[in-house]
Amino acid sequence: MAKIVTFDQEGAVGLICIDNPPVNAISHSVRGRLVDVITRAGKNFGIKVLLITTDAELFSAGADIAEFDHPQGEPSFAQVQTMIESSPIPVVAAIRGLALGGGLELAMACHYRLAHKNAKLGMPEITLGIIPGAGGTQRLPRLIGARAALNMILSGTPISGFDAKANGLVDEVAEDDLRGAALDFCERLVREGRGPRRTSNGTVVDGLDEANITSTLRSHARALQGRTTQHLIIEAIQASKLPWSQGIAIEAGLAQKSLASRESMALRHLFFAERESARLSGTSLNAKQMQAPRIRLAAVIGAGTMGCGIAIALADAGLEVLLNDNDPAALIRSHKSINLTYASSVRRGRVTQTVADERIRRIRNAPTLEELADADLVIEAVFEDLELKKNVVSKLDSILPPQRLIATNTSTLSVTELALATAHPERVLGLHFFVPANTSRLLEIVRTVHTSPESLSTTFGIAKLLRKVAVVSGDAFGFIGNRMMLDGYFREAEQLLLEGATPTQVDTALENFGFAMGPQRVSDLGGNDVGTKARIQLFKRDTRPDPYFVIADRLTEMGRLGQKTGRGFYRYANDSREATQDPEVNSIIEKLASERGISRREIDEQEIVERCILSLINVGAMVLEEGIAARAADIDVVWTSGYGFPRHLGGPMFYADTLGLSHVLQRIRHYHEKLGHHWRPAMLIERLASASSSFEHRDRTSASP
Ligand code: 3H9
Repeated sequence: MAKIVTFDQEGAVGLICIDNPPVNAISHSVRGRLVDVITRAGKNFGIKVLLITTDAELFSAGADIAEFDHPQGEPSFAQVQTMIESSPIPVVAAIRGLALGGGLELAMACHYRLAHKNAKLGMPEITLGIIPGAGGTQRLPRLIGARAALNMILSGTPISGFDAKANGLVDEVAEDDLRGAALDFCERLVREGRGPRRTSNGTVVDGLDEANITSTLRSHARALQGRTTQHLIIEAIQASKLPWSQGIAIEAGLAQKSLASRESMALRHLFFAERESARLSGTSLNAKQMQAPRIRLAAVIGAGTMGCGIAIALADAGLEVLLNDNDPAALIRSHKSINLTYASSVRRGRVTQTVADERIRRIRNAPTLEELADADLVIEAVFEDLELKKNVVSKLDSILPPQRLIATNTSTLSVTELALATAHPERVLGLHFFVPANTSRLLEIVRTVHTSPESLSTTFGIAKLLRKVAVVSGDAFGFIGNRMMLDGYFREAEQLLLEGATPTQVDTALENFGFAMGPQRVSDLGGNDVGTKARIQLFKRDTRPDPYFVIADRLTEMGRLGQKTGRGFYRYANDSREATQDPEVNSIIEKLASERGISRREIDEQEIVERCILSLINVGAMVLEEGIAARAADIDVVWTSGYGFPRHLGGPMFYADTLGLSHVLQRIRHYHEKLGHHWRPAMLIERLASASSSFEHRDRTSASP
């Protein structure tokens, strides 16, 4: 049982260790204990200096985010910091691992700071839609300058111990033994008679003007699209020029404002949703508590684009990888493409050449399936053909010992049918990677009724190893993400085109809503033929009434496959990615509409957004009521991490809650009356709306399926 904060004396040094697993969050109880031990140390005249550190892997991940919905309670963060800063004897922070947000703010309230060379110091509050409200916007500019502080806070990315030393955030860097170096440092302070050095007494050496605000905002524009927190951060940092008491008061007001914003609620919802999705509903197992799987050797079957991407993802996670394909030419091509991917990572500074070479070496060819017998996990990524895949998994089943995992990367076929082609269906599941498999965040884990909890649990461990956000989906048409995309969002976008909107209008409307790319641009990028082929496979599971992607399918028939052929929903000049409108496409759409007796009209942006988003929400509710997704929050994770739904709106189901489900239902009924069957309201929405409830409440109160 952790003691939260411990106290020891080493000579003249009072040693305060934070010990609040799993991440040393500065919770209410930690703050209380800090006040206790600092008070006690103050009464011990043998103690000449205080050292705040930890024996854990990380100094602190910041304030306890789970406490943000309640009043802070005493002692507040500010009270603890004031106590530290006004201490008559010097207080030193020694940082190992991470010092994030409130963790770094605590360290900045100390008089001196040391960091291990591998430590990471950062202000990730912006990713939660809040400002660093425990003095961060006031102390950081005093230590490193207002411009550097703005950049560090807007980026949310931590800096290394060395960089922190270079910019003045820490006083010393420890090469290896942090505690030893920190004790030496403390003794030196005492010997040299150096007393407290209060950051709040310092001044900010530079200032923010319009030009550097604009250029810093521009350099983070992509991450900040549609966001508002940055403006509060700028206002707070500008206040750091004022006397301390005024600046800190302004910060406190802005911090409250940010905490109460919808943006912050949405981002905090996603923070917990992404972690919660890794809990195994319906089993007694909790993936986080399971041992990391002992996986050393993984294998991928199928050396196409997806297979190569998965092989790279596995190699990046430190595994040995065997790549199999029955076509020797495909294996040769695959290594060229793997080399190219790593060359680009080196060019972009993501990895060094040495690391890239080492990872490339770890991906080895295995021309026959028998050579995969030692693999701990095999992922098949062969062509989307049921018989071919059945054949592959059943062969694998006879080659691999029974406890080894067999995963299929299918996005369209029945994982259950594949599992039943083996004698051990409990070890078969779907791993639905997204393109590009090595960098995309999302991984849908498709469980069947036969999948064992142990297989699921191991798979979560693998997802963590791959640094992917994993969500469990039931085995059904399109799983969670594609079902909602096809039956909801994209389908409605096509319907709007048939009714008179242009591709540019639809895309622009949804980009203004916050998607990085509108649906037609996405189709052109991925290839219209890819969607057509996927729907042909999916229709073998279940069909859909016309009109259902009639435009995309017609474009495919005409060879208008998208960017790769220079024509799709748009035209693209030689090798350019820039989409220009194409009058020919309008004629194609008009013809398809008239064949179906659909009359065309002007459609405004508000209707485009409302219909696309409400249809997404409606199908999401069906996915929930059918048990394909366990929680609304899982759907939010899928859509924000895999399909570009704006994170600051929290995902489609959270967004529905913020609109109010009665309103959502009323608008869905309106479109149902006007547009017919595909707008049938989900029963779950009817039920929740009539009980004045929400998806969030359902998640909190319903038993796991
Ligand atoms: C802040 O400091 C505000 C101040 O400026 C102002 C205050 C007045 N609090 O991610 P993991 C939990 S805002 C509470 O799976 P990893 C997490 O939920 C904060 N809980 O592990 C999970 O619980 P469970 C600024 C937290 O190794 C468990 O710890 N700081 C917190 O992949 C393990 O987490 C941040 O934004 C927290 N602060 O990654 C940092 N952090 O097992 C947020 C984590 O029950 N945290 N938990 O699901 C992170 O980025 C990652 O958790 C970290 C570890 C990199 C630390």
